[in-house]
Amino acid sequence: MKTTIIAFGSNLHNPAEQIRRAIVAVSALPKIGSLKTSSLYRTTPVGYADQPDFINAVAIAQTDYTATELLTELQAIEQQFGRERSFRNAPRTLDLDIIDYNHEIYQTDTLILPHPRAHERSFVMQPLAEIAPDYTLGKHGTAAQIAAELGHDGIQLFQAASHTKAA
Ligand code: PH2
Ligand code: MG
Ligand code: MG
Repeated sequence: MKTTIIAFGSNLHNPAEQIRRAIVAVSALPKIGSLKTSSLYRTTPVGYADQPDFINAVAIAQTDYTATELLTELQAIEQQFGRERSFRNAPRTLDLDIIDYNHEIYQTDTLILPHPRAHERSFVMQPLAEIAPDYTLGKHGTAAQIAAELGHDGIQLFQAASHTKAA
């Protein structure tokens, strides 16, 4: 089994409910073993600002999928949740991003690992620091270090963690 970090985001159609349902859908995937999720956070939009606040969360999971297989599975779940791809950083019912896959460095047209912008985003790093503070992200240090540097601006606790899938 490999260890992977998955980020969840939504800012349309009851985002908190989308994220709760998405966590259930990801943990139900046949080749996802144990999975632990962070609390849900309410976050101000980064990038394209003129859109609703997001709900974000992060999970750490064990998996027998390869990184590309996992991406395919996550994109299928995004589709099930009615994701439309209109423009970059547009509002979305569900965004599932692979942040890291077993500390591997990987680059194709469709997937770059670790995620090239995750270390700049407190909406990824604060939830990750909550569940895996010692997890290192590429050359950027541990989740706890990166999160401490980024700070808590634009991110507030929305609902405390509750979901864990046992091995
Ligand atoms: N996702 C983006 C762009 N901006 N901002 C917040 N707060 N949360 C997100 O998940 C998010 C974003 C692109 O995927
Ligand atoms: Mg994203
Ligand atoms: Mg995405």
